[in-house]
Amino acid sequence: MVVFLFLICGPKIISPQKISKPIVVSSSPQHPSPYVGETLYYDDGSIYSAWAWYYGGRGWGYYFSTGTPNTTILAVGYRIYDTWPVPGLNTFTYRVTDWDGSAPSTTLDEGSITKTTGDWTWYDLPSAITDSDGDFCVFYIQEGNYPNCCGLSEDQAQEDPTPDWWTDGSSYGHGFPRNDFLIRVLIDSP
Ligand SMILES: [Ca+2]
Ligand SMILES: [Ca+2]
Repeated sequence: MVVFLFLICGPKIISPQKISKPIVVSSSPQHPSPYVGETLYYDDGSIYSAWAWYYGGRGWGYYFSTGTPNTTILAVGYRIYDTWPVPGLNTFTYRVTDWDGSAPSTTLDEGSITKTTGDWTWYDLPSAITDSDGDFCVFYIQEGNYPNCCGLSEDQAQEDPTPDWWTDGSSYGHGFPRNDFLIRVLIDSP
């Protein structure tokens, strides 16, 4: 069964044809870094399913708040689904944005990165970002149209939709289609 879902005022997205059983990652998928940092995330580490947009340039992301001024954003992490879609694509785009108090705002960094197969894709930002208020967002942006794209993994349940955002590439909307996406960020705060 193919699951279709229409976001209100948004483009279509699609999930894998066969929903897999939860796969609990054996090791803690923290960023393998010598930094004395902290990995922030909302997912539980399980890989239950994945989602993709029909058209590239759209994506999903999270609002993060460290509660600490002058937070340094060091790296972003994503778990790309390994077996869907087919043929898929090896690259996707990360984006870090500022937070205007109620929604994602100015893009602080963005670029295309190559996925890691079978593990988390961790990407050290070319230049660490110092965020003055510790409120920011991290997005996954799909490259390519379905099925020539990555699938972003989701965990097995959604506990709190508050930090969830999607984008059509330029504007942002609140909410996710289903569970928590496996998007993480490594920060260091004073
Ligand atoms: Ca900020
Ligand atoms: Ca969850």
